[in-house]
Amino acid sequence: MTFDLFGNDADDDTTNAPQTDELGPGAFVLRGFARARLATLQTDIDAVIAQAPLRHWLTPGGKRMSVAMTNCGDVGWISDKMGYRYGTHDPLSKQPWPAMPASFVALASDASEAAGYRDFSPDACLINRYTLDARLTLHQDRDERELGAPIVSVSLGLPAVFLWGGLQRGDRTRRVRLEPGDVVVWGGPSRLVYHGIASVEGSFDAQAVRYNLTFRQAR
Ligand code: MD3
Ligand code: FE
Repeated sequence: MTFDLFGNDADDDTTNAPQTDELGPGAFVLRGFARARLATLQTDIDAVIAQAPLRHWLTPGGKRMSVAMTNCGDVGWISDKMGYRYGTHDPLSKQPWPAMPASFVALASDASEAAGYRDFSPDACLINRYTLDARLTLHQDRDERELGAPIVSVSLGLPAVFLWGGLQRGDRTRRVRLEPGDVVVWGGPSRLVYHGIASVEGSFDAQAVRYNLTFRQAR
């Protein structure tokens, strides 16, 4: 469904608002919302990774995740044999997670507001890096204490096919292509929808990867 969040008439060619797709109640894809900011965001991702390197967490079941992850912000998402949780320190360096870059804070604020959410102030940003073989199986994001707050995600690099399911694991899923610069904001009745990444699309550049940032209010 296409949804005109910016109040433009279809025949109004004097404005150029990005296209918004409503995935479900309270869940929106803001197409290209971060396109003009991609270079700055990537520079700031690289700076975070220099402080807190990407790593493959183990699931509680002991399997190595194919997606490489790190964090910035007051708390970061951690997984190991003890379970999933948020923690203030990087278990590798024993240091606090790097601060959220100003470009990240601004994007999370601007995108949540564009999707109609007021006063979103994330304290966690999970950075996911996908190589061509990486997948993220269907899951819910439910480790955050504040389930009333939305989550904002930004896609960079290679395109991917993401899976948008329902509130039950067995509900049918829809496949949605996410391109660099696309921002997804989901909250309200869609906050606990099952979702995942089915595949990442290759390119002529064999070294290319996909990055995804997810901003959460975890504590
Ligand atoms: C959630 N990341 O880190 S974000 C995660 O692209 C995660 O790295 C994926 O799921 C990634 O926990 C997906 C985009 C997304 C899109 C729609 C959703 C997440 C969603 C709809 C409902 C719930
Ligand atoms: Fe998720």
